Amino acid sequence: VTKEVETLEKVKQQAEEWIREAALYIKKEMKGSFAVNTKAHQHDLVTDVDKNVEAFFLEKLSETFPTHRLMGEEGSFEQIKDLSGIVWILDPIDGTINFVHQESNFAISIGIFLEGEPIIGFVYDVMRDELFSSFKGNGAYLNGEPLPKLPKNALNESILSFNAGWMLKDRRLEKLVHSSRGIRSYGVAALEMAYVASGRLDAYISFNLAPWDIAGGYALLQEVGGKATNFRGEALNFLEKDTLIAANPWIHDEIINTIYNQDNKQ
Ligand code: 2AM
Ligand code: CA
Ligand code: CA
Ligand code: CA
Repeated sequence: VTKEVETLEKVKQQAEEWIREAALYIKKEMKGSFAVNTKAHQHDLVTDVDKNVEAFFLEKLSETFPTHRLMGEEGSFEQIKDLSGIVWILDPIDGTINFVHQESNFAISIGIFLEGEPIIGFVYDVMRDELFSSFKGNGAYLNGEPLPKLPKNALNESILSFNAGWMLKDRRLEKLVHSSRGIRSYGVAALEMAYVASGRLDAYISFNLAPWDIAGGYALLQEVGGKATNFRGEALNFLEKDTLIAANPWIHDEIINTIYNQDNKQ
């Protein structure tokens, strides 16, 4: 086991190096012109940069850790039907709309899983140079500084994050607007989970996220005592899309009750 941990420490160092290399590439490409395409609908963008960053990780993994598998948003996920062994769950650019329109507020997200358990987490805010990282049992960090365990909190003193579109879809979210201190929306799931892990947000809520949106952030949250489940309060499975409530553990259940329990406080 000690040997395995040592090896995984090396995997973490290597992942960080590649993330920084990919970030330099992204920043360089951002200044030039790159192809932008829509995927399923106008809210869903992909660029050549997303695809090239995923190809970069695929190549690096096959050279350096040929037994590791990659589950990335831009195609490599199709090979992955289970989480046996070591699987890197990658979102090459999370927040592509922000990348294209704002040239900021996007992240590279990686969760490295061993036999289905998150061991290593990375969420890198490329433009702010903020690297959130974690190693199982060894805590979470922001640019090398340890992140404290999440403190006791109450919903009426909490800042929550979700997209406007979700409120149109389910007006029960309106209750959260009334019962919280404020609502924010960044459009970059991995970073919003990292913000929950670092206390900048108290909860992040979404109706439809894939494993690559949440794997890195989930690993971070585990290390600071955060709680992340689907809307039914069930564990996340990292093989399918699902709803998400990623929150300070003191308000997580209250959020579910506020949304779904009609008799609960209005
Ligand atoms: P993406 O930028 O990698 O696509 C936007 O609110 C957040 O939700 C982003 O993290 C975005 O990830 C994610 N997301 C997941 N599925 C999406 C979809 N079908 N369309 C737009 N954003 C999606
Ligand atoms: Ca996408
Ligand atoms: Ca994403
Ligand atoms: Ca993406």
